[in-house]
This record gives sequence, structure tokens and C-alpha cells, in this order.
Amino acid sequence: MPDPGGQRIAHLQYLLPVFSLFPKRALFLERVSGPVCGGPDGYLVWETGDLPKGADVEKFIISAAITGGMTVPGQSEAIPITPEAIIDSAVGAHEAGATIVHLHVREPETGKPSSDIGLFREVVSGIKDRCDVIVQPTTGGGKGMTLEERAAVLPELEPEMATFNTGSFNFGLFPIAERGGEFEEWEIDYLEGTRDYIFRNTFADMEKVCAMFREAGAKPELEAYDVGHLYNIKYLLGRDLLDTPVHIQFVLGVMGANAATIEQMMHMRRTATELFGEDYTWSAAGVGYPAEYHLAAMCLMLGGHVRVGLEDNLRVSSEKRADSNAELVEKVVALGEMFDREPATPDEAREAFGLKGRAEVAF
Ligand code: KMH
Ligand code: ZN
Repeated sequence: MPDPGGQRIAHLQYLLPVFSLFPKRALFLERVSGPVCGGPDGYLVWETGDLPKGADVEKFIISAAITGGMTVPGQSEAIPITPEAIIDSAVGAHEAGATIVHLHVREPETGKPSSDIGLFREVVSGIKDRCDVIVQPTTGGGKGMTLEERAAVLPELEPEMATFNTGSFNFGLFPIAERGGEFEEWEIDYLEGTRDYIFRNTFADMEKVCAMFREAGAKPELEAYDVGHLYNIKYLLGRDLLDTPVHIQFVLGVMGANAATIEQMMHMRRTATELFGEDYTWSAAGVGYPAEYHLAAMCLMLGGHVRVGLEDNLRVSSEKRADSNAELVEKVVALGEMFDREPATPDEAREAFGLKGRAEVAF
């Protein structure tokens, strides 16, 4: 038994839930002299019983990024292309636990990323007819689309949420073509073309899009790919162009922006907290494998939300390519269980984010 007079160091359940073998119970570190078993040198880990009231970690919101706008179909047969396939994949992801589905559309014949509002309308209304998942179209679009094309989903669909990209940067996918594979000619051109591609989101662009979000009554998910983008968000808040609390997603691992490492993720999170205090919600999207799940595990430990999906990552393990978005969601649900966190329902997320509700959208 630990010495009752010893110094209690920390509630480890809050800080390092991965260490807890006793879910819903509290572990404490006790400072002792000399080497001890069961804890770091000089500390004894002991269990004290039920967690203090209110110590349960909140539910987590899973966003499933279904198809993407910067990848090409030749990268994986699992990437859904037609409106029917995108709808089925989104509904399947929701059934597996996704709270939000993040959506792009593709030309049904070729699989090329598209900004066709008719395709968007078909997809979002097809999903809405089948389930109550939060439908979140992109305003990032794909290579070569104008800002007007990318942002047209806001006035046209008036969604509950949409993505908002918070800075310009190089977006390089050309190494995928260099690695070789079974690609159509247009796919190689598309990927190769990113050698000279800037994903443009200037201050003027962002100011315009902020106004469009307010007009549409949509909540932006603020995509921050690098630490400077957090300062751009601060600027927009300072001009009263965004409503609080903001929801920020750290997107790490794009070639041309910040890396999907534990250190950079912590740097982004720490910087965001310095800039915004506790007055924001957040999630992370790791691009590639295993980045997607490394970042998801960090989000789960640190109280954030998560994003997975074929837009960002094509593997479910180092041995196996993903067959579906649902499979990627299932893995993050299982990861959540290990951290005593369960997925939020769409209505719970609506409440947490203060969304207007699915009755208020224009589709
Ligand atoms: N393609 C991802 C790296 C958006 O669609 O607006 C980021 C993204 C942004 O999903
Ligand atoms: Zn996207």
C-alpha cells in the first residue's frame, strides 16, 4: 500500500489514459524514495478507486472523408466514384460510427474530381434520404478549380457544415505518379501537375468565403495545414468574420505543408490553445498510413475529435489496403474503445457544434 502521507503527483487518467488498465478508475503517481516496481524511477503507480466525478472523457466526433478531390481513382479500387457509390460509402461509414461525412464529387465516367453542383446535390440528398449523418461538403475542391466553383456548395446547398481552408500552400502529389502504377493518362497529368500547383486561399479569398458561410448559415470546419494558418484564423476572428467557438482541424502530412508527426501535432495544438484559449473544438486528419491512426490516437488521448477516410489514407494496416470507408471507421471506433471514448451521434455533434439542423439545409 502506498504511504498515505506521500505526495500525490497527478491524475494519470487525465494525462495518460493509455497507461490505465482499469478503465473508469483513477491512477495516481506517488513519489517514493529508491527504485520501485510498477512506475517510473522514484514513483509508484497505484490505483485509488472510481474516477472523480466529471472525469469521464467526452464522446468523440468521427468525420469520414469519403472520396477526396486531390487523389485519383487509380490509387485504389476502393475510392468511390459515382454518386451511387459515394452515397453507399457515406451511409456505410455512418453505420460503422461516423458522425460527419466529408464529401467531394467526381465525374462518374472518369473519376476526375468535379465541382458540378448537380452531382453534389444528388449525393447530399441521397445521403440525407437514407440517414441523419452530418453532411459536410468541401469548399477545397480539387486541382484547377476556381474559388467560385469550390464555394458554390454554400449558396446552393446551404449545408449545416462545410470545410474552410485557412491558407495557401504547395500541394504536392506528384511522387505518387513517380512511384508508378496502373494510371490513366489524365491521372498522371493530374498528379504530375501538382509539381507546379499552389492550393490558393488568400486573405481576399478567405474574407469572401467567410461571408458566404454566414449567408448560408453553415459552420466552417477550419482546415489548418500548417502553424501559420492558425494565425490566419486569428486574423479572421479579429475582423469578426468568424463566429465563436471555432472548430479547427489540423491536417498534417500534405507534401508542401506541415508533417504528421507527434511533435508537429502538439505544436499545432499548443499554438491553437495559445491563440484561442479553450474556446475552440478540434480534430486532426493525418494524411497517409500510419499517420491517420497515429494522429487519431493522439486526438483520443488529448480530448479531440478525429477524421479518417479514403480521401486521406488507403490502408487499414501495414499489411492490408482498405476495402471501404466503413473499414477505416471501424478501426477508429475500436481505437476509441481502448481510450474509453465512444462515438458521438450526429445529433450530439449538432448540439456540440451549435449547428442549425438538417431541416434547414437547401437539399
Ligand atoms: N484534401 C485534404 C487534405 C477540403 O476538402 O476542403 C483536405 C480537405 C480540405 O479535405
Ligand atoms: Zn476534402
